[in-house]
Amino acid sequence: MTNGLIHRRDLLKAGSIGLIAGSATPVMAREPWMTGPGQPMSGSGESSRYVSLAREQVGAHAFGPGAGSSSSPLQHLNGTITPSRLHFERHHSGIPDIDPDKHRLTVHGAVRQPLRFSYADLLRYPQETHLYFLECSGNSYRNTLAEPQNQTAGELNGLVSGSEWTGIPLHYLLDEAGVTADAEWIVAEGADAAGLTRSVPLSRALDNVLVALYQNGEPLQPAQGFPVRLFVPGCEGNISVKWLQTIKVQAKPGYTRDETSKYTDLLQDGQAEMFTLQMEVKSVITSPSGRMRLPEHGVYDVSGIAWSGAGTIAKVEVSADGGKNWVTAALQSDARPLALTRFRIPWHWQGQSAVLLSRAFDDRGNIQPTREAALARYSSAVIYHYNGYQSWRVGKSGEVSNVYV
Ligand SMILES: Nc1nc2c(c(=O)[nH]1)N[C@H]1C(S)=C(S)[C@@H](COP(=O)(O)O)O[C@H]1N2
Ligand SMILES: [Mo]
Repeated sequence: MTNGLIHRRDLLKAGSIGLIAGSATPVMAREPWMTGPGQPMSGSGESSRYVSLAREQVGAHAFGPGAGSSSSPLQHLNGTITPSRLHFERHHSGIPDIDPDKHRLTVHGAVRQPLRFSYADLLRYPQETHLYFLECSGNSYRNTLAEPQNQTAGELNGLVSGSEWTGIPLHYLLDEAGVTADAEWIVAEGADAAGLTRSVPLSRALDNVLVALYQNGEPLQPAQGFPVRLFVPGCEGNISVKWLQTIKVQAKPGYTRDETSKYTDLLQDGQAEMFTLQMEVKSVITSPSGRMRLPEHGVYDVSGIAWSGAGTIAKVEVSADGGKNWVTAALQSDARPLALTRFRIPWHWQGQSAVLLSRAFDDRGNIQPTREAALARYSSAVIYHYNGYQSWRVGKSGEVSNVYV
């Protein structure tokens, strides 16, 4: 019925996990690394030389120098935190080399007193720490194309990453500046050559938005906005303005180039949605992944990530038969609001052909749609906000490839 997916109760009965390990021989070989001291301490750590991890799809866009993106290698990662050096990147005009001593953040517009902060000033403010996902609205756009691209989980869906973000709640700075009664929006501008500028409704800006200074415990990396970025949890990545230099408070949105020429989504019926900031409920199986080959028959832990810009992941279901039958996966990590959640489910592969896919449910009643339903919302010209299924076909010889169901 489940094409090999193992319900938790059956797993306990069968002790199936034991199918994976080889049998142990009583005498351990004395390997070279056991015969003398290893390397000394070092100033900064790096991965084992046997582990190779790198961002994928690292390439400039046709639009111009410095414009482009790179994605997290999702199929090589586990847990819910993306190492900072593997966080996806999306730059409209490259990474500026900002001297934090010269950088300023200005808050002005509809405020009682305009304020200017140096980096040192910002570091003295009280900060908060939260786990959040960040997703580019262009993530998974390749699955909107007519033909399925034969690519990895990271190449297809890796414009999403999870981090522990630390920063100043924006409302501290806005309270200090004193927003006036007519204020409804903030307009945030970056200090890169693109001068990326986006509008955020004041209600959201006063809620959980951070002026982020640290990522995964260390100062932001240049690619992620050093020295300071806006971080708008649960929303399309574009609104989390990096290299943040001004926040202007005003009665109306900015209707800036970045939110009119792009990041406005044309619907099927000809209407266009603006300021659709929130990212939808979504999940992706990251292992197995496209371009992988299952080496032998046996039990595999099917594993992936789920997230929702509306709230907390409540449930993830996995199918091994293209979506005919579904089994509830275990949540491997604590499900937290607006953060990546890791799910897993054991699957017994005995050479049968299969199509593996997942669908996520959040605590607000949102359910990840089929590819068809996800595409039906928007005009065919729109590649943003795709949250339909990611399906992987497993062939007879174990090869895994992207497929549409
Ligand atoms: N100033 C500035 N902010 C920016 C961008 C940019 O090019 N310039 N790119 C945006 C886009 S489209 C996304 S998806 C996120 C990517 O953040 P990351 O590179 O830290 O992953 O930053 C956003 N903020
Ligand atoms: Mo983006």
